[in-house]
Amino acid sequence: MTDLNQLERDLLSQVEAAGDEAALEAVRVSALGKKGSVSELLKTLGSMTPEERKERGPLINGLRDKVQTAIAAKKETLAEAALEARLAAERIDVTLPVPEAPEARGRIHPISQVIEELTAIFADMGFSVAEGPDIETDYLNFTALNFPEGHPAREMHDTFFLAPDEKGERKVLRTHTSPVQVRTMTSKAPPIRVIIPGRTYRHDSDQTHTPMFHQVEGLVIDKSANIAHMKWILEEFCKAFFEVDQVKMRFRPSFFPFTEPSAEVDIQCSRKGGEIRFGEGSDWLEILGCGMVHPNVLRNCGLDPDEYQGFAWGMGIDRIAMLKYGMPDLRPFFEADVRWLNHYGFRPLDIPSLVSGLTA
Ligand code: 2NL
Repeated sequence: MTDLNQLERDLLSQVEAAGDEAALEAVRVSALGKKGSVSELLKTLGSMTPEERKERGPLINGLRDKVQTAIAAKKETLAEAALEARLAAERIDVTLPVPEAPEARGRIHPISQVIEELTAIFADMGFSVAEGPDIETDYLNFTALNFPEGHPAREMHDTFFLAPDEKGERKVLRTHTSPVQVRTMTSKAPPIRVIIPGRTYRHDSDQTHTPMFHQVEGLVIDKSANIAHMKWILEEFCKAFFEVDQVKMRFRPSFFPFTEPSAEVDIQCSRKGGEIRFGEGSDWLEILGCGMVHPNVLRNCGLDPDEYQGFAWGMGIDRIAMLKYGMPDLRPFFEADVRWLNHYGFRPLDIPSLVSGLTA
């Protein structure tokens, strides 16, 4: 009798003390397994007299039931505790901002963004993109483009010249992307429709000029390409680039050595409180230069001016980037400051296209 009570206390306290499911299972085997303490007691019932069995039977069976019940209850408690622990350990704060994937974390420089934008616009009008070297011959940068011998642009204080080579030839850092147009005219047969974005260099440095800057030039050569085509292309470009439905443009007579006639082009804008808006208002802002390609340039490129004609234009990429995205100073463009780039840069996966929109 006493040993049954003692066994019950021992087993129940072992059940209570079990810290996890494995420990609880060990207690169960030691009590209710084939050779367990309670199972051994149950086996003794067979050799008892009926009187003994009548007295001991209910006690031993009762002990078995109590131990079984205690084990089942403990099992449930342990499972709940395990779940609670997992929930606590795996808790996430869904209010935290989602971290950007590494490939989305970088930023596209506004210059690259604007080049992508204007490439998308002109590609839609059937233009291809041409590129050329930053270091050019004096011939391709000046002579072929109808710059006379003593032109001021050919002076040291305007242009970066490299040291003369064995033949005494001085190469230059190209002062415009026009030499690539010469290369295109001499290597491809008309009709030609190209744009040339790229780095250009001039001896100039202040708040709105850096010694290295970016230009995009365009060129159309065909048998009857004329000023009306040029005006339409430039107007379509300005509307698409500044993302407005209409914009007035003003073509003022001007001079470039490589075009005749030449014009400087202003677009309509409004200036209120330091903010510029395009396609509205009564102010004007100069945006590009253009003209009909000079017959001398056509001849220098092996084209007969009596058979072919065309037009060209050029504009500063840095300048139109500043205008479109409201950046007051040009110098930080080329200082590689990540804080500036984080502020003014563009998301790498928002690729400009006319279909999805130029700017996200
Ligand atoms: C400006 C003006 C211009 C061109 C660039 C060009 C090139 C060839 C023949 C004729 Cl090969 N023209 N380019 C024509 C007119 C203006 O640029 O203000 N750029 C920032």
